Amino acid sequence: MNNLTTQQFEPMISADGRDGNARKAEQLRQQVNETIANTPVFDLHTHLFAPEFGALNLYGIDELLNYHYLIAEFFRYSDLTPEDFWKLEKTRQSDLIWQTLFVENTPLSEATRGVVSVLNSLGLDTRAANLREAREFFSAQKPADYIEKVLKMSRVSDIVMTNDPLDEDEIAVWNGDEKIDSRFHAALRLDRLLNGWAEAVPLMQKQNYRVSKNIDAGTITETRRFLDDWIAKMKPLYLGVSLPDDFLYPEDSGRGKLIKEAVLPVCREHGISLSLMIGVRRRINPALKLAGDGLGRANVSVVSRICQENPDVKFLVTFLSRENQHELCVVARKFSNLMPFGCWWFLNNSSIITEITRERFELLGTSFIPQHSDARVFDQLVYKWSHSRRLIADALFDSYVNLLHDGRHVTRQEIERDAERLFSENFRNWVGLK
Ligand code: HDL
Ligand code: ZN
Repeated sequence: MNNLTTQQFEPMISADGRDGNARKAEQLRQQVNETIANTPVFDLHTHLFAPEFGALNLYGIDELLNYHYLIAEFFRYSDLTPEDFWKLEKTRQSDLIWQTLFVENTPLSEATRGVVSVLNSLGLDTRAANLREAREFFSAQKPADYIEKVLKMSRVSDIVMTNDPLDEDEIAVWNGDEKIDSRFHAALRLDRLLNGWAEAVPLMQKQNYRVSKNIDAGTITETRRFLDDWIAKMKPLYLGVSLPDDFLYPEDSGRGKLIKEAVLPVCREHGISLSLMIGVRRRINPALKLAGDGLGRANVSVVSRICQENPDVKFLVTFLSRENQHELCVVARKFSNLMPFGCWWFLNNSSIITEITRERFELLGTSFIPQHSDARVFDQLVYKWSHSRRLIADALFDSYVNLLHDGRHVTRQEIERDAERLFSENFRNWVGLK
């Protein structure tokens, strides 16, 4: 017999025929459910906007149904061509999506169940034959009050936006004098700079930055000035970029030069984190527009190299391929300037969130950020967080039960501490927020 004590192998059944730990486990399950359900979340990556951004702020049934996830799913059932679909009014599009995905077919996907979950949470008919009732409900909502209602229902305390310094509508708000609601934080998004330099140059020149398509020393200097100025204006919690599955670091490309000579030095100087979202294959079906993106398995060693070469820069990293997740956990064990986060986009499904969260607990303890919503429509916060909270609670509970069987229970205070870390403190500490 090896040196494990027999106690660890004793059948866990006590005199009253019930597992002594079973009673503890029942109490534990209730404590975990309550704590996870009630812990406020700092949503570190969304496409939502503060109320001051006006029309950029989306909510309501027609926006919910026109979510690009649902548009992609709609075309799997409909023989309408994308070209004809795009010609329709938004309300006609949502009527068709509702009829096809929710009436003629059973809403089993994460994105369709999400709409069902929102309607149910708002007391609306989830089996409605049409959108009349829902439209009446949403048109009766006062935007400011509705935002408060959704934030309360979803227990979201803070939202990080995705802010594009080259977008005309956004620039107008940032240059205006309206104070942005302090619960909404900026993230300076670099996709158009790093993944579309030729198109970005004239837009930066329009803002009086003397950059050229040829990325020479002068252009690097001006790009750093551009980033400095936008950091001063937006006060972003991090700089972010999504990158294709074939992204390399170092990379002999314009993007590689800009990252190495402009972005990383700016992160270092400002002590600001860089968020890398790796694995997206943009427009694999351009006809679907925003719904036409796909994914590819990336090379996780790029993250090892960028973390190793820049120990004084902090990286928030997520990958889009399920196959990259375990490697990301292992690399995170090697570099304390790497914070894995979220179950991004095509990974934001029950089966995959379950797998990723459990392997993160096993390899990283509570030193990771389990989820972000990626919400584009305000009401999505209700379902994206209720779905993820349930799954994170299951994974955390099972981790605690394993610990119990190994001989250590957890207190309610420890459960609350762990939940606080996972849902907000790990991120706040990472970006230097108190
Ligand atoms: O690049 C990103 O931030 C992605 O999240 C895309 O915006 C994507 O379209 C999306 O909304 N995923 O959830
Ligand atoms: Zn996103």
